[in-house]
Amino acid sequence: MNINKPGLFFNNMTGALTGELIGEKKAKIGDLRGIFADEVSRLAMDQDQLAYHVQYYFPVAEGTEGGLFFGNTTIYPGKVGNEYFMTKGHFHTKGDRGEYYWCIKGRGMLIFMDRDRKTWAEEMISGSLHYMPAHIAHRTVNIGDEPMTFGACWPSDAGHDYGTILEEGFSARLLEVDGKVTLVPVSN
Ligand code: M6P
Ligand code: ZN
Repeated sequence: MNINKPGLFFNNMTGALTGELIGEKKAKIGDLRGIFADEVSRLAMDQDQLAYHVQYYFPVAEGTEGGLFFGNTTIYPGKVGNEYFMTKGHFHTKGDRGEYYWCIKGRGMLIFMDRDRKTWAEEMISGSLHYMPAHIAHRTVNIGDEPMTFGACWPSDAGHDYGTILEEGFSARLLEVDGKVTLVPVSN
């Protein structure tokens, strides 16, 4: 009978994944057109500046029913205008799929939005665990001065629907207003 050594490691302190089949995705300021409110400020920044990066483990092909994906995201500190660095955010393509996030380090905020465009946020601090129910868009924000890292686990057939967010946005944005982190409704 074989007893195998693990081939995959998750660092509890840093969130880093090491081992076979780890993929990586980087989001630079230049990649985030249409995400932040202040497009003039975004274009004035170094387009190669890294806003966040994702490491992921896909043990099965994307779209496979019944599997689970695992990843981490690190969002760097910074702002575009007065809006904190954040992920693109997405609904799941298969809308009835949920997800877990947990904060590893840094100070963050998780923004949720339902299909009626009702938006709310939850603080992310080291050890906080966040369940995203089905049919809820989710976006994460770094509100601190250090990189913010969180882990994620989601179904392998969930998929990312970025299009809806690009077209309609979230109905609120996390801005620094008078030195305070404020969830500001989007006027339209
Ligand atoms: C988490 C997971 C990933 C997602 C990443 C970045 O790690 O939800 O599926 O890709 O955050 O978020 P986004 O894809 O919205 O930029
Ligand atoms: Zn998701």
